[in-house]
Amino acid sequence: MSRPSSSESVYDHHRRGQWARGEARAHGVARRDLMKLAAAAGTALPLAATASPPSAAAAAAGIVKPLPPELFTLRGTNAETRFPALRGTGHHTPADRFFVRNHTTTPRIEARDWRLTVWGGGLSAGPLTLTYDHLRALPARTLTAFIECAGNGRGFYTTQQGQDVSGTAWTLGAIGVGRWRGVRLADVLKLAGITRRAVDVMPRGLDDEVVVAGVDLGRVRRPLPVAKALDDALLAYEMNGEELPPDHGFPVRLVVPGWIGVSSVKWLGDIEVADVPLYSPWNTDLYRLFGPGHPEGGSAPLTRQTLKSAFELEWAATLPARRPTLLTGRSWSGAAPVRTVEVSTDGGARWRRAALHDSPRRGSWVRWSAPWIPTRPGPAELLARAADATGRTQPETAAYNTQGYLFDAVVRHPVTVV
Ligand SMILES: Nc1nc2c(c(=O)[nH]1)N[C@H]1C(S)=C(S)[C@@H](COP(=O)(O)O)O[C@H]1N2
Ligand SMILES: [Mo]
Repeated sequence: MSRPSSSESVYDHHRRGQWARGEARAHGVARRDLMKLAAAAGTALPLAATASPPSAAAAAAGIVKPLPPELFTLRGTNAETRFPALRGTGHHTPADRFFVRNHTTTPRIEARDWRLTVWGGGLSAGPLTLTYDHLRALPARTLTAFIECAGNGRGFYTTQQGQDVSGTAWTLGAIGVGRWRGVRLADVLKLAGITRRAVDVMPRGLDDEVVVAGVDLGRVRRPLPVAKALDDALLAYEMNGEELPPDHGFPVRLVVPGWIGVSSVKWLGDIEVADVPLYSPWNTDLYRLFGPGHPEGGSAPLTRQTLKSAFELEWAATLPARRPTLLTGRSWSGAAPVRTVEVSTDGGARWRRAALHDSPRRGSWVRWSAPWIPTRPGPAELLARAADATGRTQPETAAYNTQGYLFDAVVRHPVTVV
């Protein structure tokens, strides 16, 4: 089959042109409404709530699983994994501590009532409807991949770089690595009769419509270029060997390895396969880079995740002087396997290699450790920085954008030695 382009940048450039010429459909929301909305909000839609006050810490609205404070920090409708809670856990994030990012609330869906409809002008025939049993009867694949919010680390634009950004002020815990089992999206698209005219597929969730500033944006949905859809995207019905938990998309979610979390649509209900480029608020006003240094209408829609590192250590932890401490953490990149991780215990003056405890692979993280015997009592700053196999490293400062996406700078983690 010939594909529009396997190169994302060429593809996005082409699609931006069509968007600008008004050839694309904004899918449910009139483009002028989106533009008005963006203007009213200064292109920074207040889509995400900020952290809940401590008094509201009992439950995040709309999440089903328990959210004990030692495992999660609650942020509005979302729950952030606390990195110290990953220490001693394996490569995969246990379901009880996997972060949750909900635009609204977790819907309760029965597998026996669930249907997936694949439809649109990019198919050779009418819609294909699959039941849960149909899907489970198709050949299964298993893969390990992280789901990471595009806004992971956003809080550091403000706390470390002194910049104002809109959106949930995550620290580094809006990521989890799952072992996903399901059916290749490519197999289902072929079953549905995808043709060479197909350009974009648009998976859509069954959770409630998202209303921002009085405008109904419709259900969560984000176009995925056909090239990626046919490459490694998975329709997952299991996470870590169990059926998907309700908060993570039961009965079926999409997993798009290496790409920003919003691509991995949960509670999947239908997939449009279109022969024209598709748009939704999630690839026009949201999930692009806006601000100085970026094009007027924003960058191309965001795809791959950046490079990050985190210590599995309390923020502002207290560590004993002259006693061996084992510093542990994780590093990950959306582009390529992590190659090296370096740690500094003196605010960035000297660096040494951390030992890696996973064989690095694309789309996942590596666990690492570095022994340290703090000598001088007082405050210190711990830093960890990774390099991936493309040669990419973590900068000192992340490039500003109004919505605080794709933070990749080295985080300065404060501790006190006593
Ligand atoms: N249907 C639906 N899919 C969704 C979302 C949502 O709110 N609704 N949130 C997206 C975002 S922004 C992220 S980061 C990931 C989070 O996945 P998780 O909650 O399983 O960690 O799901 C994505 N898929
Ligand atoms: Mo996200």
